[in-house]
Amino acid sequence: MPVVKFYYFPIKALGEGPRLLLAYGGQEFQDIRVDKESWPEFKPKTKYGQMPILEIDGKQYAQSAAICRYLASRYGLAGADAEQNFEIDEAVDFFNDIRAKAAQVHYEEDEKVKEKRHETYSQTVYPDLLGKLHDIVQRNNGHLAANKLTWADFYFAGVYDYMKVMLRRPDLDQQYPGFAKVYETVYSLPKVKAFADAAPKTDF
Ligand SMILES: N[C@@H](CCC(=O)N[C@@H](CS)C(=O)NCC(=O)O)C(=O)O
Repeated sequence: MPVVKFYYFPIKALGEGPRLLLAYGGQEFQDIRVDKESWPEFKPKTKYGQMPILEIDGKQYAQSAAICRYLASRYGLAGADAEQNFEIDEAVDFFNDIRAKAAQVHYEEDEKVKEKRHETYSQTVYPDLLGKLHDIVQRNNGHLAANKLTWADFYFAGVYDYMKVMLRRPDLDQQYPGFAKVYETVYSLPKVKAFADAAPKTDF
């Protein structure tokens, strides 16, 4: 039996998709939640100075999307062909574009710039991008791609709560019910639910 360890901060965000995929695959793993105090010591030992990190028998796998893609190929959650795999990658990349925009606001240190940017993006950037992403979900019957459950849904579900915080939109589900559907679909899968029920509770 391989020894599988997964390292991330004690939040969902970029670490949750891989955790949920490991749970879905029935893979036993050590869910190591590295706190802020321990991170400086661990950081230089990671491949790129960042988490998440998946470690299998001592080999490190980095980059959240690449980890999800890798696990999906093991657990039957990749696309059926090159077209579907492209669709999955495209949707995840687009979702990450939205995440990057929201991060430009959330991590801005100058308060004045931050508030102005939030206002501007809320009026001119987010509605268009979120609307396009929601259309994708509607077209794919409640999934991010390929009209079926894929790792893109896990990636999205894992980051969704953090996205709401960065967008300052706790009400996102009401305006975009398709997003809530993706989230619920993933978290209702029996093995995922069992994992999430037992996992430490975090807001995002
Ligand atoms: N492209 C990377 C980004 C990873 C990333 O930004 N990790 C952040 C946490 S979400 C991190 O490790 N921050 C701590 C640091 O850079 O020291 C991925 O998708 O895994």
